[in-house]
Parts: sequence; C-alpha cells; structure tokens
Amino acid sequence: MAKHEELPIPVFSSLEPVYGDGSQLEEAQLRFDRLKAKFQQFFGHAPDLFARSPGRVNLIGEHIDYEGYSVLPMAIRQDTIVAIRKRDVGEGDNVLRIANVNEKYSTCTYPANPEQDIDLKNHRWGHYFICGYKGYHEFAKSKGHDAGVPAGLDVMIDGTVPTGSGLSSSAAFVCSSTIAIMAVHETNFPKKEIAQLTCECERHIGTQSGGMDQAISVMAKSGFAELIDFNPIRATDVQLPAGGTFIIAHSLAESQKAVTAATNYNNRVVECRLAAVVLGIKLGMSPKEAIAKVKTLSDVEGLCVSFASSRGSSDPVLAVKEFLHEEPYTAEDIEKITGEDLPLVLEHSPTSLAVLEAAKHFKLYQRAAHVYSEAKRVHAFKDTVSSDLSEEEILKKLGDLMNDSHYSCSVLYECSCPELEELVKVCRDNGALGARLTGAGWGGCAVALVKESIVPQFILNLKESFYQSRIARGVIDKNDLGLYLFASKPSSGAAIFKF
Ligand code: NG1
Ligand code: MG
Repeated sequence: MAKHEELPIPVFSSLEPVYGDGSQLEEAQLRFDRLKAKFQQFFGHAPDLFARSPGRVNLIGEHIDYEGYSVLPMAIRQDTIVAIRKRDVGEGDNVLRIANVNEKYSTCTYPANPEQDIDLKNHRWGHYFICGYKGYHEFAKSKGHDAGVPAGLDVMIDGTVPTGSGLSSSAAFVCSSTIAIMAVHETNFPKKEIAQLTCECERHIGTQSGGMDQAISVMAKSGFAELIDFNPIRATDVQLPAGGTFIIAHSLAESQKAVTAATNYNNRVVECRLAAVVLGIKLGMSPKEAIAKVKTLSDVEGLCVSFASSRGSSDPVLAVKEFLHEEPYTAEDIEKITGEDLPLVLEHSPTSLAVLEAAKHFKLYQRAAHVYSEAKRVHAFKDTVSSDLSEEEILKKLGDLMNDSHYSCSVLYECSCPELEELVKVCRDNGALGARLTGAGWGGCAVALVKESIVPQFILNLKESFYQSRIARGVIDKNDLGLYLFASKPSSGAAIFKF
C-alpha cells in the first residue's frame, strides 16, 4: 500500500468523511450551503468544486522547523474552505476575483498572471491566495504539466481559523487555495509534494517560514498528532494518551506576522543562520566553506556533537556554551569572524536585508541554545507517548516538556508577550499539567495539557480568571468566548469536495 504521504488529496462527494456525523457535520453543512449560495449570488454561477484545509496547534517544537528539525503538531477542526470556478476563455477579462463570506474582507482582484509579484508593501488578505496561485503554476511547470493559458478564477473563501492566533490561518488559507486551484485544473499531486510546494509558495508573503503548518494541514489524519520530519517531508502518526486533553486558549494579543517579519520571525531565522555559520567556523570550517554550505543549525549539529563527545556528552548545547557568548553580537563582531559583510553572508536576500536594517544586535547564543534543546524535547515527547510508563506518568512528563519548551521560547527565543505569560501562568495555576505558547508567538494562543476529568472546570476557571475582565473591557464579546477558548481533538487534513 502506498504510504499516506504518497497519496493524492482525497476527493469526496459528501462531507461525512471529513466532518463526521455529529454536530460538526451540521455546522459544516450550513457553511457549505451558505458559501455556495453567496458564490452563486456574487458571481452568477455555481462553484465547480470546494477545497478545505485545517489550521493546527503545535504541541511541541517551536521555531525549529526552518532549522530542519522535526515538530509535533495536530490539525484542529477550524479550517478554510475555498469555493472556486474556472472562467471560460470566452468569458472575457482574465482576472482572479477573490471574495470572502466575511464582509470584513473586501473583494480583491489580481491579474490572472502567475508571474506577478506580490506587493509586500501593501499587505492585503488576498495575497495568500496569490501565493497558492503562483505556487501551483510554478510547480505544474516544473513537473512538465501544461497548465494552459492561465484562466480567470472566481473564488470565495470561508475561514474559521482565527487570524494572528498561532493556529496557522495562513497555511489553512494557502493550502486550501493551492489545492482548489490544482483541482480546478484537473490535477492532483502526492500530499508530500503539495506540502513542499505550499511551504515554498507561502514564502512569497515575505516570511522565511519552515514547513510545519502546510505539512500538517495537508497530511493530518483524524485521531492522530503527527511527528513531521523535513528533507524529505514525512509524517509519522502519534497517538496521544486518552486521559489528556489539549485546550487552546487565545491571549487576545494578535500577532501580525506578515507585518512584523523583519523584527520578529525573519529576525530569528537570520539569527539562527548567523549562529550556525559562526559555530561552523569555530568548529573548524573555513569561513568560505561555512558561508557557502551552512544554512541552518542542523547543518552544524554533527560538528557540535563531535565536540560534545570529546567532553563525554552528546549534547550540541555544550558547543554553543563553549563557542558562542551570551552577550549579544553586533554586526561588526560577526563580520570579524566571517571575514565577509553580513549582506553577503545572507546572500543579499531582500527579507534578510530588511532584518539587518532593523536589528541592533544578534543573540546567537540564546537562539542556538533554544533550537538545539527544543529539537530534543520533540523526540522526548514522542518517546514518552510511546513509552511503557503509566498514563499518569506519561501525562506528567509531557506537561513538564511543554513547560520547558515555553520557558525556552520565552527566555531564550523571546517570542512570548505579557498576555501570553499571564495566560500560561493562569493555565498552570488552574491545574494544567503543562502550558506553552503555540505557533510563532508574540501573541496568539497558548496550548495547555489538562486531565480529561477536569476539562469543564478548567475552562470555567480560565473564563473567570483570564477572560472575564477582558469581556468587561469590551476586548471580546461574551458570546464569542468559544472562538477563543476550546478543547481540541486531532482532526483530519486537506480534502477536495465535488458534489
Ligand atoms: P504561525 O505563525 O503560527 O503560523 C510560524 C511558521 C511555522 C513555524 C512557527 C514557529 C509560517 C507559515 N509558519 O507559524 O513554520 O516556524 O511559526 O514554530 O510562517
Ligand atoms: Mg501563519
């Protein structure tokens, strides 16, 4: 039998395979009916088909996917649905019209040209669709598929993944768009290829992201979290202990990653790259070789481990402690080590140049220590789940690993914020076995591991101690609380619907 990741995106003629047969199905039926009706009303035709892709919660392994390390997310039930119709060539103007069922998002139009550049200075929500549009055409071309004359597309989006929340609304949007475009061109590819292509095409938005979000959104299986490996992308099912529940809670601080990339997300990617190059040089590579070959911390892990083994250990963090200093580096400090200007070390990539312009200094020691230690925690988490410890002990250990991960994100990687710190503390004070920020951070959600038996009480307590005052201040409406605080079960990955 073909491996899960080798299979194409499933095509269904009913909603049950994805949304089950309970209240979720009813809700989904309503959404699809409403989307179809609005599409018909807006464009004057019915859609050809629908594609959906879910958001995700990352259980452990933060800010390490772009360094080549495995992560452990699960898909959530919130998703993006794309309704799409290919316009006939005779229908005149070749444009992409991207509408949204949510009136907050006004309709965006773009030329039907896969070569177009995305205007990063003027961020618009429709840009995410264009990522998928460009991505599909680039990929189809590379595979020798004749994608034909780029046709105009009518598109309507219905998303339920909260934006800027660390639950990957962006990947849900990019993946469902790419898959809808692919399906409307009557093609389908293996999931692992779609995971790779969507990861690359989301970078058109200007973030130097890793591939976790797209991989889980495309490859998730109902009932399982997945250990996602990179180079090549692979997903391994992880069965979570039945006695624990993951609760997702929003800090109500929105993180606008596409807008803050130069100081937050891309800044960390650059710091990791510089840390890796400096470590490579300190561990014996010539500056020239390190600059040419070393892209990520995983590229120099072997050297770090060899060093550690000379000290009777296998921990790459030992090399970080020996060869990097805690005091932040200036650009000049690093240029002295590399013998080259930083723009050249970073290959003059425009997003990296924006980082250099915005940065005063670079915390190489802290970022590298986070990445190597977090990579280890992911495997410890996976090994704990499949160990023969009692369920009680397993849950406790998983909670401890989540707490350690949060500490590292907060103190070493500095991607938390005051609201997330407060929320994580409130979770722990109310009996969570572990709690941590999830996703990129700087706002967005926390995930807490809670014993199944205390879930209802835990949710009540969080409402009291974190949300009540914010409801009173009008930050959120009390009727919307369920959007910001909910228990989550691992749900299924991307799908195409043709009715
Ligand atoms: P968010 O911002 O939560 O969607 C981002 C990256 C991931 C990963 C995490 C941090 C994108 C699309 N996603 O996720 O690849 O690096 O941050 O672990 O940029
Ligand atoms: Mg995102």
